[in-house]
Amino acid sequence: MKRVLRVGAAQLGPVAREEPRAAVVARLLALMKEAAARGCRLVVFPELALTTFFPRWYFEEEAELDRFFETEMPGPDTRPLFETAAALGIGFYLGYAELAFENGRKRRFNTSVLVGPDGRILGKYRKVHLPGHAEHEPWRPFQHLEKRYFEPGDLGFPVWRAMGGVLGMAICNDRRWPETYRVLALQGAEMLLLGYNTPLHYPPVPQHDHLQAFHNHLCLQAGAYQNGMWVVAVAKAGKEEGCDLLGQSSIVAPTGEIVAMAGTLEDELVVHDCDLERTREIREHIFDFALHRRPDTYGPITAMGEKDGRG
Ligand code: CDV
Repeated sequence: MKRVLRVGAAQLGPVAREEPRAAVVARLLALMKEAAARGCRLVVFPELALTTFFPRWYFEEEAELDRFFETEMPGPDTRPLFETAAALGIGFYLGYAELAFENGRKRRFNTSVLVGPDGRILGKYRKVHLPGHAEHEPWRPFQHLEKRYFEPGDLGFPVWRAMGGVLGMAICNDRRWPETYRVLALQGAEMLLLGYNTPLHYPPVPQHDHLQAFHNHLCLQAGAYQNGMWVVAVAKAGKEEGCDLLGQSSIVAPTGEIVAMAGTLEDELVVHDCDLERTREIREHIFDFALHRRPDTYGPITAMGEKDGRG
């Protein structure tokens, strides 16, 4: 018996630095409506989907930074997404910059929420693997200041039973780490939802620039196959404020095969019927964790190293 979840990967083209939230939300709503019209029960948007990828700039004034962050979700600008989702009966994943006031201090996270088809937030994830650097590095053509602007996520990698399956979330750089997929798979995740912003130019190692698309798919496909899960990976793509961002938003089957992929660098919806039962082809055979894993030999993976946590 099949257990099909029709999913839409809603790629976004570039978002300009001065593009108002309401204009971006209008683009997201158009994609959400298209997804619903095409029968999707879930639509996945990119990382930091409401703004341009602002960690490319060094801001001296905190107020300049604050304008890219959400202090409430939903807030006045994003509420239409939740209302429309409820009216259409479609769930969604949304990445955004979160400004929280916790334990008497301001905290910033690179966050995603999973919203159910009733328009209610089912769960929140805060990006664990933050790439880039913490200090201004003027030699770079553009900055990647995630380590300055965000704290590492403190919610772990939870899973949610929703939309007929077991869903997990991750954000961009998380997809390069095998632990992301494995920790989710060990909790039974059948599908990983993930948004990304990946510049084609990697200033510290530019000789790898031509490998960006390859490395993206290499990680997504390996993660899907080795853990027997669907992966829905969604880009913010195209030339954004002079910086070229990778497209190729993809839906990857538990066999590691790419079954659907965006063909543009613009707003584009890619749809696939994901049969969640197909996770069993992998999990009950070649990667039957209970039968074949040898966690007694994996100690160094979770042991804290001397340099761990230093960034
Ligand atoms: N937004 C990201 O996490 N981007 C990183 C880049 C900087 C390597 C990525 O892993 O795609």
